[in-house]
Formats: sequence, structure tokens, C-alpha cells
Amino acid sequence: MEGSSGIWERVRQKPFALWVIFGGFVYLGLVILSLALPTLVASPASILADPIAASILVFMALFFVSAYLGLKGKLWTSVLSAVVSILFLVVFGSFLVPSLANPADAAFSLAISAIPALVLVAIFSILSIIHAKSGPLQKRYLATPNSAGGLLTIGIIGFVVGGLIVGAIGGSVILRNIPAIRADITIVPNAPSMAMAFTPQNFTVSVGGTVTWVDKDTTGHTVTSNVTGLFGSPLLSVSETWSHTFSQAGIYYYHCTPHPQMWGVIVVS
Ligand SMILES: [Cu+2]
Repeated sequence: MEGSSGIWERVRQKPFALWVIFGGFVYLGLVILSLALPTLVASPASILADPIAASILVFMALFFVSAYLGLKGKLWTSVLSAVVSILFLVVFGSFLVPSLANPADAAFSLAISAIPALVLVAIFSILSIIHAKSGPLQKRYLATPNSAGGLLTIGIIGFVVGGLIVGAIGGSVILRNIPAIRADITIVPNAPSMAMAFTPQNFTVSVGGTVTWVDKDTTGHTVTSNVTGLFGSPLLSVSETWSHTFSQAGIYYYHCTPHPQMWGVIVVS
């Protein structure tokens, strides 16, 4: 097979386990990127100020690095994959599990994907470490998808895809059944990062327009202008709304008094 330039041939030359680790990390890196991108574009500084958001981004980088290095199939790259996947589960597991209960939650897609995918990556990484001496190609379940390892992978992919579909349907049903409160900006529970709790974070209104916020979280929040005294709500309780009319063009940053990491911006034009 030397000299064969077929991509499929090159794929088959690497143990299947390495492609599972690669695929799992790249997929999760992209999920995090898609969740974080709006905030990254709007205000990178606010992510750095939020320790949870910042550490999720560090993990995103680690996922891409581990995916790339993992294809080398060395003992140390398997150790790296195992450490990164287990560390993420330990650090963020308790934070992601509650999101599984609510498909309307912004972090649901990450939770339903990250937990099974990282468990799979951890399993293959640990097995690769155990069999590093003989080489993963010597173990059928690491070498080829035509094995118990392949069945496990297909099972987990099926679970994640099924979970995302059920979550998308469930989320829309839940959102439709919430009593219709007219609001432009929702304070969502379990946002992927505290900084993103005002959804949408970036809202545009014409001069003289009124913006309404609703607190859909389980705790109290405020809408407070960064410029002191410009506008500010009382502490909003669950399902409470608050409105403000913007009579002058400008860019108005605001935050939540009890949670200064929570922020948003109103563009009045
Ligand atoms: Cu708050």
C-alpha cells in the first residue's frame, strides 16, 4: 500500500482509537467555540474577567491541541488526552449535569455532548496507555471500528445525536409553554458562562425604543447601567420584567449588581 495517496488509506493506517479521540476533541472544541463566539466577538475582555468562561476557553484550546497531538499516537499524547478529558469532567461535570434536566438551557448541547464524548475519549486514551507497549494496532478494539470499540463509539454517537434532537424538540416545547412574557432580553438560567446570562447580550433598538428584560433564572438579578445612575432596575425576582426607554442614541453597557460578571449592551441608533 506504499505510495497510495487515498485519504481513506491514510485514515486506516492510524488506529481507530486515535480517530475517536481526535473526533471527540475537535467536536467539543467546535461546540464550545460556537457557544463562546458571540461573546468573544462582542467583548473578549469580559470573558477574561469571568473565571469560568476563561477556563472553558482554555479547555477549548487544550481540546484542539490534544486532538492534533493525539494523532501522533505516542504514550505521552495518550496521557495528555486522558488528563484533559478527565480534568474537564471533574471540573465542569457538576456544572453541566443540571443543564441536562432542561433542554431549553443554553448549555444543554454542550452538556449532552461533552459528558458522553469525553467519557469515550477517556476510555480510549486509558486503553491506549495500557497497550502503549505492544502498540494500539495489536488490540482489535483499538485498531479498527469493526470491533467492540467501534460498537461503543457508534452507540455513544447515536446517544449524542439522539440527545441533541430530543433536546431541540423538548427545548422548543418548553419555550412555547412558558407563559408568553413579552421581553426583548431574557436572563437565562445556567448560561454557558455567567457573562452570557443576558440573552441576547447585544441588543439594538431605535431612539425612543423601549427594551424589556425578564428574569427567567431562579435567583434575583438587576439591570444596572455601567455609567452610574443612567438607568437601573430593582432586584428582579423570578419571571419579573423591567423596561427602560432609551431616548438618546448611544451604546449603553450594563451589568447585574449582585453578579458583576453578567453584562450586556444596548445599541440605540
Ligand atoms: Cu445577576
